[in-house]
Amino acid sequence: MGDDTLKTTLSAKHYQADQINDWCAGCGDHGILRALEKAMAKLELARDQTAVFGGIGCSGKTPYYLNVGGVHTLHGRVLSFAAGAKLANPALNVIAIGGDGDGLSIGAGHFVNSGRRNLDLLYILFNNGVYGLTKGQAAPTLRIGEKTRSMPRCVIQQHMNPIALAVISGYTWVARGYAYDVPALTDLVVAAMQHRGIAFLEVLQPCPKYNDLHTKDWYGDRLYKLSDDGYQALIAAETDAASVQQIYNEALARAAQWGELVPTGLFLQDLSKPDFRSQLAGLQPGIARRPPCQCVVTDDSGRTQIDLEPLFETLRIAADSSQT
Ligand SMILES: Cc1ncc(C[n+]2csc(CCOP(=O)(O)OP(=O)(O)O)c2C)c(N)n1
Ligand code: SF4
Ligand SMILES: [Mg+2]
Repeated sequence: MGDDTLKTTLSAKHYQADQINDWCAGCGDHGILRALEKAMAKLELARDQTAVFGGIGCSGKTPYYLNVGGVHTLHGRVLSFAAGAKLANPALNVIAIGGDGDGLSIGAGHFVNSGRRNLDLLYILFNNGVYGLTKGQAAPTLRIGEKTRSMPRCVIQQHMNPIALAVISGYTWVARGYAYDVPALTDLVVAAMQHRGIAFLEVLQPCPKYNDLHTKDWYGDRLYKLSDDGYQALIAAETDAASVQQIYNEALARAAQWGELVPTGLFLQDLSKPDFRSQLAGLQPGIARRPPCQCVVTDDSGRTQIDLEPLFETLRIAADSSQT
């Protein structure tokens, strides 16, 4: 991501972890994992400079299966972990991964606010319509009236549209891939990692175990590529306001397509917005020169190396003044 990426020469296999994979046979997650490995190899990402953070759920297990740094985090909090890592170490290649249940229910606030921040990382949302790990309850992406084999009754709430939400929340790169189309998904991951700013990639991920509605057959002829349709997703840095608005309107119109036609590919890339680190560097130039990960805070025995006296002194004054 950005210019910081440290490079090495490895094949996709080198990014596979030596772990037993317990995803169901035929699950779309396998395709996403393959695409991630291939994309990492294409980008020549250094494994010790790459970190994958997972939410909870079947999708949240992804970090275990990749031979890079990673953390299996908390329900709905994956973007907070990922943002913290990127802020502490801007040279790190950061990917956050989560399910549609994780990211659009308890994690919805983080989803929206991560877009407005525009920090340089990639968020991949596995959309299978259900809470796979907990046996198939409806996720927020399932539509009103829909009922999978794992549900006793149909959904009685409106669904959420991840692409539309990402577009209006300020994500500056927004795309959709399909788990069984590994080559196209690999290209999308590569492009997302090359984008400077926050990238959102929704992946349509069949869950053969619990979702008998959105199957390989259902997606069959419905999926089409935006790039094959003459669609223009790019907003260059100096684009005038009217043209910017037109592209956002078109992105939202395409995001609303779901039925006989389901678009995949890049909906939006907006290069007209500043990314968070350049904004932050404007306020605190020292952060750009010396990010937190380069600051020595303890000695070898773990004792702090930071002189806390000035901080205590400030607090003493504040405490004294609050009493007057
Ligand atoms: C605080 C908290 N509440 C509830 C759970 C239980 N839980 C585990 S997985 C899951 C849903 C996962 O669904 P989704 O994010 O769509 O992931 P998928 O399994 O479909 O990949 C829930 C609610 C949890 N792990 N933590
Ligand atoms: S329950 Fe569904 S999402 Fe989870 S591993 Fe099985 S097929 Fe995949
Ligand atoms: Mg899910």
